[in-house]
Amino acid sequence: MSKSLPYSVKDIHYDNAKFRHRSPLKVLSQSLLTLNTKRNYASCSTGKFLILILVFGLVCLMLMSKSPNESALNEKGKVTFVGGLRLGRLLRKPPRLPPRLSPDEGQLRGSSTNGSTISISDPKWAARQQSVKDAFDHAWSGYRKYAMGYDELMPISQKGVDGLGGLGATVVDALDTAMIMGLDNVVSEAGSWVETHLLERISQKGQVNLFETTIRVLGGLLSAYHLSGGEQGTMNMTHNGPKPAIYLNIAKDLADRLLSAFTSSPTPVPFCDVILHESTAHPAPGGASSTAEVASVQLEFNYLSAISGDPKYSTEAMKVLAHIKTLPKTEGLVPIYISSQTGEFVGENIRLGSRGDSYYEYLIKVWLQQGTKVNSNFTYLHDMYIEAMKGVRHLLVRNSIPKGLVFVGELPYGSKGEFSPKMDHLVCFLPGTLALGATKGLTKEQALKENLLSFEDLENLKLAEDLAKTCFEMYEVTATGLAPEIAYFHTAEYSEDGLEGGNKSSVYANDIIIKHADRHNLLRPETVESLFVLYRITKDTKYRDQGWQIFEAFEKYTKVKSGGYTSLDDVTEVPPHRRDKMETFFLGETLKYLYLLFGDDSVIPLDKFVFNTEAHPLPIRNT
Ligand code: DMJ
Repeated sequence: MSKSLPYSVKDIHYDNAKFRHRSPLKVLSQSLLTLNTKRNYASCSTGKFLILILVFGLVCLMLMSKSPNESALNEKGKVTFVGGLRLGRLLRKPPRLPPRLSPDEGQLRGSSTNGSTISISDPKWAARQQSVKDAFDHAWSGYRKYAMGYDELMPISQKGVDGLGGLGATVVDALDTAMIMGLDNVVSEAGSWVETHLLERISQKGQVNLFETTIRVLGGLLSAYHLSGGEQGTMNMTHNGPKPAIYLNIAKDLADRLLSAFTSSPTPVPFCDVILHESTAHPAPGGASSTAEVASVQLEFNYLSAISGDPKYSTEAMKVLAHIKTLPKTEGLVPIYISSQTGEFVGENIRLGSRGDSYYEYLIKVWLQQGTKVNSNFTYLHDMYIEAMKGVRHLLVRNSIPKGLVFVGELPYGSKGEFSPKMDHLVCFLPGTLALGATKGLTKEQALKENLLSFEDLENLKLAEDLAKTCFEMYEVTATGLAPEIAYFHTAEYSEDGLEGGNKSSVYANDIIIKHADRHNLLRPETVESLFVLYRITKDTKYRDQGWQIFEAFEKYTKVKSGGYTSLDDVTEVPPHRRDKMETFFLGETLKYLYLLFGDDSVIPLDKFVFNTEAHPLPIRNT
């Protein structure tokens, strides 16, 4: 094995010249160029530029002559008349949000307002969506038979296990998926378990992790609140189960206890563990929290403040992001540990995989969550996101050899240390987040038509599509058709023989290296999550086809006859050795994203909802 070399500019196949500061004229010419989806930046010769100036003049004349009756949001979120001001809009820098309707308006009209027409379900995809629903039913039936009320099912031993503090995490994680799928019997069972047992559990249980409990349990309750008709029926997906107020009351009780993680800490960085029955909190042994963990609770706490009318949840949670804004970073990238004692980052390890991932996801999603309320108080999140994604493209993105897969590696010793061509499956959330951040939930076609995409957005969208391909190939390269937990990529500086995925017919068999310790699969959602978002945004049916292929592999190798699905030990051999665990996110995320991928765009439209990092949809504010 040859050792990897320190980062070298030559290795970056992304053109760094594109990231330099642009003059206003360049901004203008690029804005106009985006009208053509098949742009070629390199071909912007002087002649073409003059033609562009001419075209621009004509466009201005046309725009000025339009009636000033339309309104639009300016940068500060105020409504201004457009028409004569459209010139300003063309020159304006991001962030720009498309006008939004409330979630129910989109539903009532029966079509998505994201620019695409409803994809009238064709029978093939309707049947495939039904297969996902059946899979969810099978997963739930195993859980309810052998593990009802436990956090997770061990499907082979046919028993339950409490790996997340004992709040019945699978019940709450699965609940909104059942609502979206219209599985009324599951909504009833899960809902009545929540109503009968959860409050008591919360008041009696001991240590839980702030992040895991927030994203799975609090997030699940909040989404159930909304989908069951909370907020006066903005969306009522079910008549089964408890009334929305029940979910809200339990969510408040839980969040009041979790708040101790923020209020006990000497800095704005919360402690990572909470003792529920005492409402006390303490730091992790060693004092460092994961950056992703402390920066991925804000969607949930913000929404709770909005619906409860009590600002305290949002105030505490947002202090973390406001504080991180002030800390030194490496081109927007942050170390994966942060100390609640000092408020500073710990170490230099930079990655978008475990402990780093959802920090980047929440920067853009918390900004999007504000909807038409977006104002200068939150613009900093968008700026941090854009800077971080530039940093990703500059410092972390490389191409594998021999076939040139685009991947996101790691900097375990910071930007001055060696680059590692290691990519966790967890990084596969990134294509979806990049695409969402670029179009803000609109289709690519619509965003281009309305000239809403900045240069950064276009770069991010391109990277999203390239990375989604790599994530899919991480499945395709193995004997089972399921991805390993971690992959390494063959580069000029790094190679290792004899560690292929087991599918000799894969074009990328020599690009992807899978080490023995990384060959397991935990039924994770990130790739299908990105396929879902990219399908909604690009409308390219290849993403559906890929999702179906992955679903079939889950069916073939992870389904347990007596009920439930199981994690695997080794995806590179057939038949794979099975682990004995069904993670809660298989019901909360993986099957939900697959179901939505094969279904109608108007269900949970991306310009009206943000999914928390556990796939619980929360509405974007519109007032
Ligand atoms: C989920 O709990 C969340 O998506 C989290 O952000 C990362 N890991 C798991 C799923 O893989």
